[in-house]
Amino acid sequence: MKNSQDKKQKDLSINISDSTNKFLTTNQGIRVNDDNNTLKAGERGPSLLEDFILREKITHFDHERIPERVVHARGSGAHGFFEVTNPIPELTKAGFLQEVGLTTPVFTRFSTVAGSRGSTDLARDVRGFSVKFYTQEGIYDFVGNNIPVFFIQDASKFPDLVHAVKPEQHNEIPQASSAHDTFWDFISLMPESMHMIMWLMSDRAIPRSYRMMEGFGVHTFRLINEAGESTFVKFHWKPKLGTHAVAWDEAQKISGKNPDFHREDLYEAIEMGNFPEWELGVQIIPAEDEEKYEFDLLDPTKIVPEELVPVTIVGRMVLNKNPDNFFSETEQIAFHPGHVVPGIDFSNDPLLQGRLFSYTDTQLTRLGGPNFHEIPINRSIAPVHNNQRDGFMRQEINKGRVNYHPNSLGGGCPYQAQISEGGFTSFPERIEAHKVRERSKSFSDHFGQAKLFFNSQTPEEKSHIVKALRFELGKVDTTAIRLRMLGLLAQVDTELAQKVAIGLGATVPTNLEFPVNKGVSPENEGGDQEPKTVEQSVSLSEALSMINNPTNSTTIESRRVAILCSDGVSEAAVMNIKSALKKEGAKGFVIAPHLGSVLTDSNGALTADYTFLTASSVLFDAVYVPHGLGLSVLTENDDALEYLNDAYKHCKIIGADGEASELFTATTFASKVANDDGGIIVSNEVASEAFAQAFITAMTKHRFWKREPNLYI
Ligand code: HDE
Repeated sequence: MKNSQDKKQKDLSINISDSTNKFLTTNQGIRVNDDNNTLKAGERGPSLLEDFILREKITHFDHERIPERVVHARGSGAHGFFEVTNPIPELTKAGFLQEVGLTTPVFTRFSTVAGSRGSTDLARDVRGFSVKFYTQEGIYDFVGNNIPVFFIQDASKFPDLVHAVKPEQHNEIPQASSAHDTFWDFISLMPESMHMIMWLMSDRAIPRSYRMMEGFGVHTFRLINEAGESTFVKFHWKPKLGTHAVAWDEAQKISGKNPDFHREDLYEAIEMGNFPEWELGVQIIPAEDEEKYEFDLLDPTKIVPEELVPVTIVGRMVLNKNPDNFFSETEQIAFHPGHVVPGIDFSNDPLLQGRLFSYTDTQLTRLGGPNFHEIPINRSIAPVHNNQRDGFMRQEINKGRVNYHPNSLGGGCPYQAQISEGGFTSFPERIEAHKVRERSKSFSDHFGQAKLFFNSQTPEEKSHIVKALRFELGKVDTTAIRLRMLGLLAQVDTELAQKVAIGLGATVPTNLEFPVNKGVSPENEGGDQEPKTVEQSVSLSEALSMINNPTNSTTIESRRVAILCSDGVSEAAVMNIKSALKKEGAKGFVIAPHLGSVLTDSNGALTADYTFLTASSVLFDAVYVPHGLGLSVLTENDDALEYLNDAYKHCKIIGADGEASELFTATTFASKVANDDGGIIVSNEVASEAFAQAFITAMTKHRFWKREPNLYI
């Protein structure tokens, strides 16, 4: 098979419009002579209905908006390619996974779930991670999340979950936040959500960047090989830049300072040539192992621990081109977990099965009809021929008389493909069962893996979970909901529940009931479907911790450093750190009291990238105070001082050289500098190479969380 990396760009190019050196026209191609004035009866008279130029322009404007996605409304995307590094033909016949070096064009969209299109990127939320593969056998959509499990086990609960988490119906408050009564009311009645809640309250829900998140297919899927044999598979994306988060206080401040933080980060990284990259990994579970584990492979609230089944890397994805037009591409792209190619198939996971219905259905409303596959960004690069016809906005002009199958008038065309010709066939799984509305008993362990996740976290990460729960439940007004949640948390870990309870001024209740499970299966009331905790064969998984994760990267590529400057600053010091950062692929930004030039100690000039007012410490990974920054700048300018105070609070790297470290006397952390565990780098020497190196080494650690008061030591 040939590489098709450029094929999608060529396909899109026929729709790209460039107005450079072109006349302004109406949609009918009529050149417009005056785009500033309506046609009127006299220069001070009423407008004329005849003005087709005005009517067309206003009518089009009136209809510019389409419904936003019912979930995952806020997102950002980019083009790129997928390349096979380790083919798996013995497991799947999917063409795009067959040969080393084979490339396939992709478009990837990241998103938050709960917020509206205009909401902040930094909400505490799950992130969507969707990849459209334009394969030579048709479209394959990977529609996953940055968290490997989900809140619920059955699709029928999805509308309830989403209603509960979205702004409350009576007052449309709060936007892009789960910290409110209806969400926790629902969760407190859904013990199956506890594993997901552990992830959502962890730092996974506040990523530093879309480029620093893992991606997961969540459900178990099937791979099918040429011989028709099936294996179960879990998909993983592992980011080259490592998996990193911001602090919760920082996330909230970023939401005010720059709600487009993740969108801008992705866009700028690609514009600057720092192409984000992920490895695609698979966990392969042989068909005969389907019932081998203490959890059910079909239960989407469970992971397969990497200690039980390792992740094998099969390829890599690189995002290397921003969309030309956000609406046409990122907004109109339509993903569907049911878009699969021969070699990939579904499992019976009841959540996945429901999704297979939902995604086309939602596009009918969102994109306005059944021809959304013809929108350029959704168009397959594999030829499309069938007997589907008409509908709103049909683009294709189907030739001939025949639009049915079988036919003789069209020579039987388009004809069905044999399996050997790439025809898709579903895996012929044998099913013998009663038609029932029931939850499998093998889905009843709601706490075993929640415990596994919690126990796998470092003390700092556990502490963050407690604080997140204190924040979220602290925003819940109804006492009974808070208490129910404490009861559920106690099933995961008693100490966790107690520590959260302290923040709520409450005591952990002991008499917990699970009303919803009784509702779901009346015949099982009090029986073997009661939520339970099953002993896990793996008691600790480092892969679940972001800090202990064995595959985590220490690169500082594309990280941002704020360099605080004022007139008289040491030019040598600024240039020293800037060039050291550049060598590592990171970037130093000059932050000054005003835009324009900052005069240096050697009568040179530095150009300010931002002022103390237009940027903020929360938008950078580290803060550097070069020799020559005047103390008065910090003492007289709260915005400047906040750079240091916030950087310390958010456990970031702070560096100072020469006299500059004296400036710390003005900060809130002056008394703690001597005891810091490596995140504060000071040097008496100005512009020394050793200092720059130490600063960079500290940055590879990402954050010095030990600085915070820790609830778990
Ligand atoms: Fe989705 N989901 N979902 N979802 N989902 C949508 O489809 C739905 C679920 C995910 O960037 C919608 O085109 C149901 C799990 C992503 O465009 C909708 C259920 C996972 C995106 C829909 C789930 C996801 C969506 C809204 C439970 C992780 C954004 C707009 C049965 C594996 C895709 C749209 C993009 C979007 C339905 C659960 C991931 C309504 C019914 C689990 C990343 O069809």
